[in-house]
Amino acid sequence: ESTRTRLIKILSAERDSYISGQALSDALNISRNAVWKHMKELEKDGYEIEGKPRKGYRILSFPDKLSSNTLQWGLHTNWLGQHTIHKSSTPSTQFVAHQAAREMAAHGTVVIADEQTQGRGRMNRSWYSAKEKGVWMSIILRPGIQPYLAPQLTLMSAVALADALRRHTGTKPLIKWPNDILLSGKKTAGILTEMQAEQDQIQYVVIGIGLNVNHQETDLAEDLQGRATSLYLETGKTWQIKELVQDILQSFEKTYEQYIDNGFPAIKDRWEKYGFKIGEKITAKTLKDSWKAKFLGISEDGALILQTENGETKQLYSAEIDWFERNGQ
Ligand code: BTX
Repeated sequence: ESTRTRLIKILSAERDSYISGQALSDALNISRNAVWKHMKELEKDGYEIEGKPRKGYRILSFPDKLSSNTLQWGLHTNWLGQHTIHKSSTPSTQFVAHQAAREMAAHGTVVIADEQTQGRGRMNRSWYSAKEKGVWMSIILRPGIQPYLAPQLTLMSAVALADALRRHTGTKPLIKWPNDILLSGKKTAGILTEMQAEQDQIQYVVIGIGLNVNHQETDLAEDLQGRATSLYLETGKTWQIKELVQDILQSFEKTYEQYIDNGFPAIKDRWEKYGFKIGEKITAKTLKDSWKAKFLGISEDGALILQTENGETKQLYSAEIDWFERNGQ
């Protein structure tokens, strides 16, 4: 750890009291003059620091900018995000996370970037990740569940994200099966779950979350305009990325623990409360087939339950759904 990181940690641990220059100089094993120079550097980076003669130093506020340090300040989790990897620009946080996971990164490690140049969606689609406009992050998990249950983690993540958005922004998110978050019927966030597993054991899972936050209409790629939205476009407010990330991580940790402790049923009920088009007619497409059907809900293990036009019930584990107005039918 760098001296600077240690300095920020010490100051963050004592937010309400002052720490003397001498105490810092002892703890960090540097001169008092070097302590003072570090404080000036922190101020340049947007930290607000109060220095009082005879009392010492105290952090008043952290910069808005994302960094491993600023993310820790005010993060109330036990394990999720306690270790973070921050990149200002990267092709995809998924790549970085896979690599870190192969190198044994801990359960709960979070990779986050200000910008992705090759952000990925499902099935090789791309995910636009404009600089400093949204949350682009990947969470490394090492769950002790069977690999075939991994799709439930996607549904669980969508519930955790929807909960965090509802509470943090007062918006009314809906989840389009399995995991798109919609506001006013437009895509605001997507989730991508990737897994490394053997027959009966998961080595690790990487859950990618992309959330459009402060995009104005012109910040959205042209082919997305009208189909996608951002928190700013929905609420007319700009949101602090760091605070959103912290709330999402807190919500995620809680929901994940509930899932691991109690299984999928509790998640299923919460998912259905957010479920988009439940009780309505949709089209569901798989690689081979396409059905027009009524969307009844999801099953105890996370499958899509449909009632086809001849009254039959059908369960699908992977499909794309669409709805009629959008198809122009
Ligand atoms: P998806 O396959 O459901 O969605 C991808 C589709 O969504 C694209 O084909 C496009 O039509 C549309 N789209 C692309 N970018 C956006 C956007 N910014 N807002 C709304 N719609 C968009 C969803 O895949 C999963 C996305 C996960 C993204 C995260 S970001 C952090 C992590 N790193 C990474 O490369 N991917 C994940």
